[in-house]
Amino acid sequence: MRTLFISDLHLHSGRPDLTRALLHFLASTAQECDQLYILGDLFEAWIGDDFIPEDLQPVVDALNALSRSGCEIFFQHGNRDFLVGQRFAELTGVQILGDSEIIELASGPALLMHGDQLCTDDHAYQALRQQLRNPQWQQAVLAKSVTERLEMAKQLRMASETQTADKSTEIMDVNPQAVQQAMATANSDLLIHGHTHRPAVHSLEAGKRRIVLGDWDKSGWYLEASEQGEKLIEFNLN
Ligand code: LP5
Repeated sequence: MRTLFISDLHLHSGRPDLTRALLHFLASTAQECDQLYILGDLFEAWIGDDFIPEDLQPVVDALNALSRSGCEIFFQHGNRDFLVGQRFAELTGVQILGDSEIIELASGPALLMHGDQLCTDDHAYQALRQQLRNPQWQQAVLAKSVTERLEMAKQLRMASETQTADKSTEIMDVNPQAVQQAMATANSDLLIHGHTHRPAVHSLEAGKRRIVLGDWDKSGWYLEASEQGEKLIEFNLN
């Protein structure tokens, strides 16, 4: 069994190289895998399944082709693409997961999260998250026009960029108690997440591990899990 994990690609029209890199990844590395997990922020900003930018259509098609070829694809929402919905799932063949999922790997159970919910010291973000994840708010937003939603996304990104510039790196990292609690609740010795853009394999107490996926920017990252264990791999985007 070969399982791959990716997150934080932040695909958008300003970085066609990232889209090309993903298409290559799906047509090469991912071809021999049984399962592919996308742990959030596949897209820079997703404003609803009724607006698929033209340059991202090949991604939808490639995910569809991969899932049809027999690789199961799972998608977890990130803080940029929490509006990915059922229509996207139907178009791509991906299965949408909850925000906190436990899966079975050869090495034992693994807890999967995007990771933003573990940044509990970032109170301003957690307050924003509560609003953005509210189903009534989402319904009201999805009823707005594409133009209005694009403008909202732009405003949100601008506010976020201004505020993150003033936040300490510690505040924007996961909180150790939140990690401990999430792993204890899941009864899992392995946590895999993205969001923080700080790829690493952290050894925790009592042989537990926290694997942080890397964002795709200067290079690409994926985690491979098999009978041989878990390997975090960095690769050249070109
Ligand atoms: O994204 P990143 O990594 O830069 O920063 C995150 C947190 N920021 C966010 C906000 C997203 O970047 C916005 C994404 C918009 C795309 C989706 C839009 C679809 C819905 C809208 C339209 C249909 O997640 C950032 C964290 C950081 O990670 C580290 O964890 O700190 O959090 C913030 O910066 C939040 C601010 O502190 C609080 C922002 C208050 C915003 C006020 C609203 C202004 C305009 C509202 C218009 C709707």
